[in-house]
Amino acid sequence: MEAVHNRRIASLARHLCLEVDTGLPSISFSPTSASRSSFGHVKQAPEDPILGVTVEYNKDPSPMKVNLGVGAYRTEEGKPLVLNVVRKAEEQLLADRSRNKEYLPITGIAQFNKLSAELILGSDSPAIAQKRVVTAQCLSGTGSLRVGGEFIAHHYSGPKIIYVPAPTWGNHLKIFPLAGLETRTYRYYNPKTRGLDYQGMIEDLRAAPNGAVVLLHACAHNPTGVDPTKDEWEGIRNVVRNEKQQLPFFDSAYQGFASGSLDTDAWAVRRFVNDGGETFIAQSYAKNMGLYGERVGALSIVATDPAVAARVESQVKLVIRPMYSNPPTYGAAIVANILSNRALFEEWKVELKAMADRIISMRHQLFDALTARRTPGNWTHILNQIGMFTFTGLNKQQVEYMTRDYHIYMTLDGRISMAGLSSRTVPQLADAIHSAVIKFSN
Ligand code: PLA
Repeated sequence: MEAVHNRRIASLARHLCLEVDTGLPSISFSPTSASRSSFGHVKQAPEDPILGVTVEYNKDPSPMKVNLGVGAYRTEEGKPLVLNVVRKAEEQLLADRSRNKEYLPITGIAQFNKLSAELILGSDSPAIAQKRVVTAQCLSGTGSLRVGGEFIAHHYSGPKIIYVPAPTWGNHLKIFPLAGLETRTYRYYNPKTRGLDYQGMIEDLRAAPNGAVVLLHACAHNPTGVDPTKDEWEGIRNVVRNEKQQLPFFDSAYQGFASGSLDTDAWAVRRFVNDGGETFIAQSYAKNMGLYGERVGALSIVATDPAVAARVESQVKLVIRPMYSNPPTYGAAIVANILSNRALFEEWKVELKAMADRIISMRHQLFDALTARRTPGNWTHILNQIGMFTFTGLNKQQVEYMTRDYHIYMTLDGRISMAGLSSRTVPQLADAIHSAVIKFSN
């Protein structure tokens, strides 16, 4: 009896990797036992270049540390922000005892989908009126891109190649190959002018195959903060639509964050959709509603006619069902609540504008602080770039130095999240940049 008991404890201890003296012969877990594992060959993967910055930041005990890595909005006090309007929507949801926890349909909350399509395309969008738009609630921007990518990989009659800007949000380069699309880049950013390489972009799109898929950042390009002008957008549209019959896939992760206006930031998407052509759009509510961890987003596919749209929707469901079955309810219910209630919608716009304005004010404060320090170099791009990020032009060595000596955490490509800065931390960042630029000239 006791022997059985001891054997059980020994087995449990082995399971938990504990050392317990049970009087039974012990089994040691020397490193050689790892080689017997079917996964012993698995290599340690590097941390994600963006989310890994937060991992490093969390390990730093310094009270002066500042996280300017991931694009997450912070208040002047450096705290994450839950919008008031989100709190109100949550209170309404909580008070509604008729709500339950049933599964959603595969494509999510119908009202959320309708309102999301209207938000990005405009409530007067002809494509919506003509029932040519299919929208599926997905897991934030990332999930929408992935579902859209897989749908294209399965069903697109054109080349299964997607062109993304160089540089782009790093995850694009991982999402699309896994979705089954060959992923290539087009020129986008010119480090010399710190602006758009418009000629290079047009040349590369022209040289790309007819019908290729083209990923475009709807606004507030990440990481560069450089957007095409309206004229440049028209030039791009002309190549994509008229010259090359390519398929535009918009990534809209920052609607309202760039200019403070939802409509202004949707301008390029609407130009492309209103010309009647097919368009894919991935929307995220992570930043503009501060719903990062709720994972709320939508994939909209604009087809050329309602019959195609209906069949497309049926196949989108077949992409989603084996992937995660159906999306979570809570975040999308918050969004639907805000978008469907006039008062809440107006309140959201005010709060969104306040976030965008605070980011813009950080640009001015940082620029002024560098000017006051007479930091070598031209820093006007801090003022000119758009959205959450400044692509500083600082190199890896300079970034590593700033992290080591000033506890400033940012991605190694020199991108800083302006939304993570505050009036309190601007001087620290300016000192760090000043010192880094003098110590390690580019
Ligand atoms: N598309 C772009 C262009 C993004 O910048 C991000 C987020 C997403 C999609 C996806 O966001 P979501 O899935 O959370 O909706 N980029 C962040 C975070 C803010 C990240 O890397 O995940 C960034 O720091 O670049």
